[in-house]
Amino acid sequence: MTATEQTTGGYVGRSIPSRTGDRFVRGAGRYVDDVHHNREATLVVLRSPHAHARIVSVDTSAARAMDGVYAVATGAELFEEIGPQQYLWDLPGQKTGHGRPLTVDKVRHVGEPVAVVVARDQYVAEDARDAIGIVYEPLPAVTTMDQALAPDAPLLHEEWGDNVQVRAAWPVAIPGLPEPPDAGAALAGAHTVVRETFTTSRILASSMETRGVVCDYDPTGPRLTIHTSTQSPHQIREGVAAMLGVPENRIRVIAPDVGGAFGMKAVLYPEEALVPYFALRLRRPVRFTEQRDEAFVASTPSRDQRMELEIGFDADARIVGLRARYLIDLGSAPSTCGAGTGWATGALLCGPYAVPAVDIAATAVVTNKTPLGAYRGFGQPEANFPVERLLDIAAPQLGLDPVELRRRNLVPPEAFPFTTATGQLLDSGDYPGMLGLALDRPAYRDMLRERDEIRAAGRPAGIGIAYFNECTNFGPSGVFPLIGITTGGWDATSATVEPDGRVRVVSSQTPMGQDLETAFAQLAADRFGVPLDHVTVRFGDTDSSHYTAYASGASRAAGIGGSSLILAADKAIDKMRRIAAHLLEADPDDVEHSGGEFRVRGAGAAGLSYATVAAAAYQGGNLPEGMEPGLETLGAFDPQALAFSYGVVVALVAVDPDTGQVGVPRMIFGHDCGTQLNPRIVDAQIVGGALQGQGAALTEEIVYDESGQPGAVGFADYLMPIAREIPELDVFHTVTPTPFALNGAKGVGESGVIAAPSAIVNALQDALPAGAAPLTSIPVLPERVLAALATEPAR
Ligand code: SMO
Repeated sequence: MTATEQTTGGYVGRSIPSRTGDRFVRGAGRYVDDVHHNREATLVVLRSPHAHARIVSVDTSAARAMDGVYAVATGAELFEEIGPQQYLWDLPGQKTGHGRPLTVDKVRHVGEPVAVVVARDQYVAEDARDAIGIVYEPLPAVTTMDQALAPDAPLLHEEWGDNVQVRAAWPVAIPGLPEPPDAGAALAGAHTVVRETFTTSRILASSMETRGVVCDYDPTGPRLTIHTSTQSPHQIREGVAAMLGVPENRIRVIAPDVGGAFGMKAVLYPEEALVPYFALRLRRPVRFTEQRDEAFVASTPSRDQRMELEIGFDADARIVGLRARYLIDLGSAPSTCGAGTGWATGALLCGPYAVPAVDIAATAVVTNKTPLGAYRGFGQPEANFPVERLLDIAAPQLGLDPVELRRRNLVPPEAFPFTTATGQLLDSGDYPGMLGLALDRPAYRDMLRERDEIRAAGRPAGIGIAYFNECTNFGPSGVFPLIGITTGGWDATSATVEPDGRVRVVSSQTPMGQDLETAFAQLAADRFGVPLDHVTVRFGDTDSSHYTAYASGASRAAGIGGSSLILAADKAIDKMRRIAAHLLEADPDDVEHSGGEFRVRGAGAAGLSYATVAAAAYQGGNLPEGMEPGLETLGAFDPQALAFSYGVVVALVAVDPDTGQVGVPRMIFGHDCGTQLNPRIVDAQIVGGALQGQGAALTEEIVYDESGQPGAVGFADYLMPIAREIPELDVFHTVTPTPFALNGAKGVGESGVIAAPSAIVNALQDALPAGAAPLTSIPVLPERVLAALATEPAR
């Protein structure tokens, strides 16, 4: 036992070592693919090789006849068997399609599920899949947003009448409130207006663990136990129950160790319904393991927006208005949370700046590509890149340096709570203060020196800055229906003080690599006043965790999940106080709780330990009048409002003039997420996110050719940053607790990725000749860098 574990109190805010890290580095994690059942069969999916085609005929007879094949099915055969695909989020006015786990008449993207085989093992299943004969009638593919919007465009969903799934606009007029200010007039009267068109390319959250589903079948009931690699076990249970017509209480969904999710595993996938369907039909366990090449066409990518952005400034360089017109390429999806990411971009486009007037219009279009979904940042990197680039483009025109321009426009600390022109309530912070702190870091002096050294050695180098805030603690329940989310926004935790006085909490959040087990143990140990090793934390199982309205995502675990844990703990403590008072023959109001003991205030006598009180609670014979035995409580927390984390990123880039490759030797990351449960975890979230941002800025992209074939189906064509490309990262924090969570915690999960691409590209622009055209799209690939280096310096 370490010193840490013997003491009580003060765990929150300390970098307690991970409870799970040891298991993972030893290879002892238990992922979906480690879960096996007797007699299990393997399911594989036959996917469309075409981007857009009509299915003329399907011949499965040869596949069915093969030895070891248990079932083969097409979309037409399953149409009456499995209901429409269930989704998390349909925006107001969003056209829904006829999403089915297997398409019926037509394919709309390469990789769309067409048929399935269930067989003895993966090899037999794949051989049988190869034996399925399908005749397609190819249709013209829509592979760009411009094509999708052309008047004569082929329609993906004929009944829609066009290729637009949904539109959104800001400001949103609210009945009874004054008319929002007119951005058009503000821009017309502006001293300086800058405008550019920006693109943020399609990228894929490449989790180490691909998706996977295993379903056990228990004939008594019948009952289904589904292990799936997800961040949303309760939502998966809800969706599967609706699609299969099985009551939820006959389905148990378990998210075991999840090897990365990043929003990509937030929604229900077709295989998550197909696997339990066949388990029921075949009365045996069934498994599915996504292969890596499959992930590139079957798991949801994200971003993929093009924005025309215009910002007007007055003579003092203060923003007077912002106008944006943007398109988001949803791929073929009739409905996923991809459209939600596009909504978030508009709703959060003002970011940390005091923008008095906006005119924003978004159009979400469908094309013949893999459906778009969520990826860490959820629409915010797509908002941050245009704004932060345009500020850097504007600064010289306004005669200011980029730091001063930002300082003038950040929401000042005295303005909180601040409502943005798009209607978002920013809770708290000191935005300009963070800027100053970043530039005072010793690491910033090192950065300047290193930039000069690189330049002196004849290589281009530059420094760039970007500011951001992050919408976290997603909720509250009352707001969700207004934006088309039918579930609530709260979260629940149960707390049990066991008969021996030790504590077990079961959270409805789901860890996916962010070490919630350690952070929540710290929170619980402090609240109960018990040693850390007296607390265990469990997650990810719908049979033991309470229903939660909205799973792990949107950076809501620490603040919302943590607050529900506090409520559960306080209820348990209160019950123990009343039991202790009964045993001590005292008034409960006179009994105080500290250090895991209950004692009568002012009396010198020894207190009653948790073990003593718990033993009485479970024995049951000597409890206060009318009290139920046992010591288990439930806390459910619905936030009053969102919480906004914020921060600044400063990046140094170095360019290889021969190859055009860009390195990021240094980065400074200043961040405020309110109360930090565990700074080690917070920093790890920042580092991981920043690296994903580096990939988005410089190398990662899924391009489609004109026939709709994806250009990346593996890591040979899709380049993520590798270990030796990690910058020297100086992460620092300020702490401004949010008033809207009981523990003051704002989220941190997505902060790392939001502004890192903007800072890197701002730095790259700084490295290029002064006459180079502005960089307006990511990733900035080496050929683009070489072309820019070839431009003549201005003057
Ligand atoms: S992109 Mo996330 O899981 O909110």
